[in-house]
Amino acid sequence: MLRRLRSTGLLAGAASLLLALGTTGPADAAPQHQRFGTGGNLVAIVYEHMNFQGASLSLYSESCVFGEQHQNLPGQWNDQISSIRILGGCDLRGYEHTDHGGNVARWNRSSSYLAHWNDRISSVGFRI
Ligand SMILES: [Ca+2]
Repeated sequence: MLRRLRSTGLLAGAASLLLALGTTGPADAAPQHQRFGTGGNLVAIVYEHMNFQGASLSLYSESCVFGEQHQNLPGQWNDQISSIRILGGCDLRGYEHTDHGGNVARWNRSSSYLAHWNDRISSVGFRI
């Protein structure tokens, strides 16, 4: 009987641990803010969710043209961008695939929701 109670307690403990993990997982963690690219010119900030919410990635560049090594978004940002803040006077070009492949769209001002382009951008470039 005592042994049975103990294992029931263990199961209950495991269940509450799972519940705790479920409510404090990555989805509910504080949004992450990352930096991408070299140079001191902050040209845009892209966001995981619409209305500039969720995790964000600040895109830096020497000028309005991203270098070759910086064109593909970090892996966890592939097909994630839902809103964009344009800063610093560059247009942002978003490409459907890596290495500037597929369809391309251009933003010259901030957008709180990318509509047709929601969760589709895989690589980026900048132009004046
Ligand atoms: Ca998204």
